[in-house]
Amino acid sequence: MTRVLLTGFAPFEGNDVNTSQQAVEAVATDPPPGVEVVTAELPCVFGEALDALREAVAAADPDVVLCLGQAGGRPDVTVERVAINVDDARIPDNSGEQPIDAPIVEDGPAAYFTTLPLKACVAAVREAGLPASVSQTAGTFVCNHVFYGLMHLLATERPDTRGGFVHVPYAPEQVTDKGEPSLPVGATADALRVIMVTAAGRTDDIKAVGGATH
Ligand code: PCA
Repeated sequence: MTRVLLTGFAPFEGNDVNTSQQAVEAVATDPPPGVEVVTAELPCVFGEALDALREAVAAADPDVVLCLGQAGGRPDVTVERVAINVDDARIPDNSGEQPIDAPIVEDGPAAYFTTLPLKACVAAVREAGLPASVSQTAGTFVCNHVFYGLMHLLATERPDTRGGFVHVPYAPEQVTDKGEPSLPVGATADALRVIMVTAAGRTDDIKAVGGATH
């Protein structure tokens, strides 16, 4: 059994729900084979989100940490490649803080790559008939903050634990009048199950096209 800590986020930016947390709950109710799922919901607040993540990691002692966030406007499940060492908020977080161009870890490395098999995860979701792609940026808001903080924690304190971040789309009921892309939470949860099984089952990645020109 591989123990996976799966985290989602509280709603933010005026939304009533956050599909990342809805998907976490769906996966926890019906976990994939070979995976023990432990969950946590993170506040959408700089600093506090990382404190909550650190506590959850310490309590769960996981083999793999997979953090999720909602990325409204993205049409598919995106597996993030890289976390960067900057907070640069377009909007205030849920406590009203809006850091601009601030390092997450003073004197930390500029970036960390995911230690999950990025392209194998994307390929597996696609083979399951669901939409997924590689993302080259997790943004500069609380999700990137958590992703960078996670990878820094693992690099400095838990070298045997692997980690990564996945952004998930809006659910259809969030965009009925927005003209934005969406994916039902059940489909998002299915994609996450596939990603968890893939990440649990292999450490090496595949060579596959998945880059971006812009
Ligand atoms: N998405 C935001 C923060 C919380 C969430 O679910 C982001 O992409 O940074």
